[in-house]
Amino acid sequence: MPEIISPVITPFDKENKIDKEKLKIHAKNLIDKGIDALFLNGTTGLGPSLSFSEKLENLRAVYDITNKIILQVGSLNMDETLKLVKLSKDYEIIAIASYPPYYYPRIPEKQIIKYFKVLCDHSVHPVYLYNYPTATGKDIEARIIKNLDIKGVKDTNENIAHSMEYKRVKEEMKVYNGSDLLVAASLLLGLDGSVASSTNYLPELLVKIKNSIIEGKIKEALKLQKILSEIIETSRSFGNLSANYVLCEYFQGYNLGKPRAPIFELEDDEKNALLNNLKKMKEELIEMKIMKE
Ligand code: FW2
Repeated sequence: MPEIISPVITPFDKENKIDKEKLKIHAKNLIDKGIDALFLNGTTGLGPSLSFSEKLENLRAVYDITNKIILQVGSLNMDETLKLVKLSKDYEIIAIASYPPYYYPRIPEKQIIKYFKVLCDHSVHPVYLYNYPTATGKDIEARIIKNLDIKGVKDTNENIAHSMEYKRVKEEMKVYNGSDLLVAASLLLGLDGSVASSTNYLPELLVKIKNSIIEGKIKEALKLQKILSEIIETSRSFGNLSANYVLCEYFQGYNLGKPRAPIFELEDDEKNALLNNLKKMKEELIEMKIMKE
């Protein structure tokens, strides 16, 4: 069965601390609405901006709600990454995941392989690769990880052939595409699922896309994908990492705090313009009974 995974937003309070109560309410809502697993400390969760203890805090808070967790542990501080891997032993979660060491240019491929080998050697959980070349500057292609004990990959890539290549090279590996624009396509092409930031504010829509495909209602799935893609394009024009927080309140009805700089909160006029641009799409979703008013 294909899965819809949510890269969970990290809510911050006025003091710029993680708001654990808001995070728990959010995690519960996502699971209750049929999301299959939660990806913590990802891009949408502002993972690269979180300290070691904040990444752990996210795990502890969400673990009170569910153990359907993939824990992103990557950072540029290897000691802290391995400390997190070690501590994750005490939690019965699905997997740990990591982006490759980023920022540093021209790291030889051999060292990237070494990085993931060290993670595999230290983890009691399956290890997943988080490949997001646009963000990290490194594309960890299928051939690079072929001989590693990597059990899954989240490929944030709008070239879906790139995601499919992992499946061709390593059939037993779980392969998820990470683009909100390719949710229906990923499932139709037989990938294991999708990790999409829009699950945070429209879980019912993404679960409906999945169910439509399972039931063979392809036209319906593509129609829903079109609405989702329009929402994503609109959100991107305001900076989707900031917009995610506003959209959660707009579509799900609860406040998720705010992002933390260097990802800034949208200003009031931006919020109003964003929501104004989305009005028609929300009405359409209500009319289609995907969501309530
Ligand atoms: C994450 C994701 C989703 C994304 C994508 C970025 O960790 O946030 O990569 O939504 O725009 O997997």
